[in-house]
Amino acid sequence: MKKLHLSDEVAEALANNRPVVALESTIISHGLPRPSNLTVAREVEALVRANGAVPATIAICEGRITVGLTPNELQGIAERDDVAKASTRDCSVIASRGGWAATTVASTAQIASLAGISLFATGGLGGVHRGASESFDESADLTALSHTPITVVSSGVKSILDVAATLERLETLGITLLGYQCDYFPGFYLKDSGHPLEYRVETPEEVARVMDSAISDGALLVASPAPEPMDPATHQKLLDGALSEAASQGIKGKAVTPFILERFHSASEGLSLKINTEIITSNAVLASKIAVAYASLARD
Ligand code: PSU
Ligand code: MN
Repeated sequence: MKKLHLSDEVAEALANNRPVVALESTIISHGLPRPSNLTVAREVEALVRANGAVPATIAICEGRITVGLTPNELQGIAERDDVAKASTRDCSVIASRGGWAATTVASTAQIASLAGISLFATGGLGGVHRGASESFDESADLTALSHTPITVVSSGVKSILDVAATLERLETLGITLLGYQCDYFPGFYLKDSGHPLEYRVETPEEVARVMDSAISDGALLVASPAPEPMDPATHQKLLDGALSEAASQGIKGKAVTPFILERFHSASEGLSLKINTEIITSNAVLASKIAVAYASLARD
């Protein structure tokens, strides 16, 4: 197996049981437009530090599977034109060829867990796409999380998906789901997807205690709504437009998510970008607080 490259800061924090938060890189390379993607990536790392944890952005840089990017590597992921989108199955090929890639939720979670990291913050997970009963398009994020012991903070799954079907799959795959100060599963841009949750938690300490009681190797998902979500009517209009453009242009496979996100950002004139950025930053802050609470539990 390919060796992981941990930054000194991340390696030292893990060796000393200090809180570390993994961050994915596909949102930087394929989810947010330039140049705000680099600004957001830097801001997220700074917020993790300000909340007492060490940020570990994960990506493949010149073939090295890297946990904790240098400022130059972070800039490379944000600005280079040859950065692939790498889910689990892509990583080995790109690493063996010496290439550059941004990692998705699936591959970031797996690499972070291999490195010994317990917390991971992202925006929205992949899931079951609309029409999946015909197309079979279901994100590898779901199966990866079914066998990866890590806590993932997100604002639910992307609202472009079939949320009900995704929730069914999360149940089947044995992935524990907690609503953070919410009773309904958040809908990424939307505060509420309309689907009730069974478990609600109020504090980072409560999440840490759930982590401490885990009985399986599956992920724990903490769903936290966007601080200032989109109104449902605007969202529906943007979604209808983006989905019909994707269909008419024949967009398929791993290109679907970046295409639709880009259509949202340009059609909403920056509103979806603002909400997306707030989602990523607030989830990184919450993941840091949980990491701090979990590290102090482990010391008791
Ligand atoms: N959600 C976002 N922006 C993104 C993604 C999700 O708001 O860029 C990315 C994540 O990296 C996620 C991936 O893991 O999309 C899922 O892609 P797919 O549906 O092709 O599995
Ligand atoms: Mn897909």
